[in-house]
Amino acid sequence: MKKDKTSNSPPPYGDSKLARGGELHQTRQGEHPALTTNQGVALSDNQNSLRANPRGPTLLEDFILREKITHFDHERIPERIVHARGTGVHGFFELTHSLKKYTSALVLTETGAKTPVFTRISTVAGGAGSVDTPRDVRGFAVKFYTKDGNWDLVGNNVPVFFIQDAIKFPDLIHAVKMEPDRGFPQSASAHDTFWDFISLTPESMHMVMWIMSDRTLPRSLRMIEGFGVHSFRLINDAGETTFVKFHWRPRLGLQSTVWDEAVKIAGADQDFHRRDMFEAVSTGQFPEWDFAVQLFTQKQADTFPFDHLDATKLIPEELIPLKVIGRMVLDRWPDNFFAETEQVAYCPANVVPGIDFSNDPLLQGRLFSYIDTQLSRLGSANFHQIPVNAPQCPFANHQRDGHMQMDQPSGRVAYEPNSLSTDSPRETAVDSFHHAAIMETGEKGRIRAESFADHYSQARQFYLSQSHPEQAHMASALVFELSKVEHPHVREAMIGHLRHVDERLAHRVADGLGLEHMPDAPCTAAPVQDMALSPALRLIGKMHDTLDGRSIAILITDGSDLDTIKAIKTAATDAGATVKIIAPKLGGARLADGSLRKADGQLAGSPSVLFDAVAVILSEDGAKTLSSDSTAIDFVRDAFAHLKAIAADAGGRMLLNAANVGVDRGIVDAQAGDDFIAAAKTRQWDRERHIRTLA
Ligand code: HDD
Repeated sequence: MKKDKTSNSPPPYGDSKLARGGELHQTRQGEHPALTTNQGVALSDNQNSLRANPRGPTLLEDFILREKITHFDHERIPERIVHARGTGVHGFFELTHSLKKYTSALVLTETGAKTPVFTRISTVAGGAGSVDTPRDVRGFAVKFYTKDGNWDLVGNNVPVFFIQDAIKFPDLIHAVKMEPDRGFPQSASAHDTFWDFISLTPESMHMVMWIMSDRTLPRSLRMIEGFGVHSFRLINDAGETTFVKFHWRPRLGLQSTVWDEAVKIAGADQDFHRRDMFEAVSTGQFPEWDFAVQLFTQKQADTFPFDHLDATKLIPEELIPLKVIGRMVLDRWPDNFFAETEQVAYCPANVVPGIDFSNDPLLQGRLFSYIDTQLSRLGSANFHQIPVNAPQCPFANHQRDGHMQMDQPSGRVAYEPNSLSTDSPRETAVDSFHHAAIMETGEKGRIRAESFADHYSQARQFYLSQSHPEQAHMASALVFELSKVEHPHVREAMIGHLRHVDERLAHRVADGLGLEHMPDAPCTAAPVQDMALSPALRLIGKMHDTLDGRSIAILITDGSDLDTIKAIKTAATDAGATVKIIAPKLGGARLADGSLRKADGQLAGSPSVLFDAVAVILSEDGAKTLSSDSTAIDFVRDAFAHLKAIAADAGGRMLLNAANVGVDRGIVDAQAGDDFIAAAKTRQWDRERHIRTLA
């Protein structure tokens, strides 16, 4: 190697005052390789471009400057048209129960085997630099690097979709994205074009109910479910097929924020979810999901009161129970965000032998769209060679050339069949992909099946299955969203649809908007059915009785009591929570016993929206000072308004009084550690009706 250690010695900068690089090189520890151009030429000066004289023009000859700037100018690639903002993590999938009876796919039959995965969780509507916490669906895409090839399960945290046919996808996305004449809103559905499209698309009503629920305001990406949405087919060794729906269930349980909290988090930490995931993975708190399937036959499907090929429908767990077959653990943060999270290319068409598609028309359209989009996004048909996209099993074929070809195949033969080569890849009957042999009959045409005509029954089932607080949140969300719609006829059309979902909901929203007359409900193409309620659809019921993965703040000042701080910290840590000490100054606080307690966060930069529960341990003097500090007042007032548990000692209570925070079961004496932990494990749902006018 030409660039040995000596090439790292400080360059001859002469007496230039700007030549600081040399000093840096001298002070840093360790062995640094030489800084070179992309052609491997070592650089002596990375601080100054080549000038005709010290104050003269820069010379075109400066190939070092030109190479560096040119590369920089081309650093960005087109962001994803949807799901542009995402967080990706490496991990593994471990199968615990074999589906050998149903499929030949190794990933679903080799129990105990660990299959590497790369999982990317995303928002849908916002751009790559948008905030993490808008009301939005979360994408949940998993790439399994199986021994049979890559299998991508590209789902969402909602089990249904807006539309039944992929041909409507561009319309849907154009409607939800920022309005083209004004360039806003960014990552929000609360605007005219979205609700205009929805009000004219009754099939979207079920998904709309999910979006208006707290599922779209997750507390953490580690606390959401994932769904493959469509029915897929499993094929076993005998060629028999079974339908399957895929589910991810977070081990930490489900948890969401309340709307006001989500809005404030967006201001306090726009990277809230990404940071949360980063911190969890880097501190060894690896998020984990159970992987479950719903298996059913054509015969069973024929008895469902809906068509399972319609992606606006789910199969209630009460009808087809979930069978947990494995787990996914995310345990390695990518080395490089761009190389991995940005360049990862998922595609629902990536399936492996033993897994096949159903006739769901939304899925069928998706099979085309994803590869197509990668061609413009990643710029070459060779995007499968990018390390994060490449299979981790052997792969070989006769595809050749193209932009950015990284392979260097040898030999004469790039076709098949051939008689000239003894080792070129060939078809194989063993362990290879076979489509399900399905008989298709019927007339060709642009026809929507009649079995797809019922747009309201499952929307109604979802709404009626929710608990009271969840129903109230949905009604408030609808009022908020529709209040941002300028066109009255769009608002009215939506109320008309809601009448089919639930009359009381429709009246609640109409009242919240101040409508004087109830709009008519539109005609339905199929009767609205009263389906059995499904408690499994509730989010509140899926919260777990744990503080694992949760975060608790202890607000302290000078003079706070060390023993109380310690006791709360120990109780919270023992219950699984991460504890952060917050103080008016980052340097910390001098406690009553004279010791200095360093702070993890400064009060103004660490509002209570960033935590799941708070403890306020203050000296009398500290409480007096904070009582006239709006940041401290907001700290406790927001914790109260966001239904969080608050532990307070005498000083803490002074601050609560100054903030006009009421008293209820969620406000706990700081000495009663167990009560605080119990209250912190849930949200104080009863409190809500006393503090907020819900639609
Ligand atoms: Fe899609 C990205 C999920 C319908 C076209 N989609 C994308 C991602 C997720 C989903 C999670 C981000 C993947 C990543 O992290 O890179 N999409 C879904 C689900 C759908 C769905 C669950 C319905 C059940 N999508 C859908 C339709 C079409 C697309 C009907 C087009 C006909 N989706 C795309 C896309 C994207 C995409 C334009 C943008 C970036 C990408 O593919 O790689 O092709």
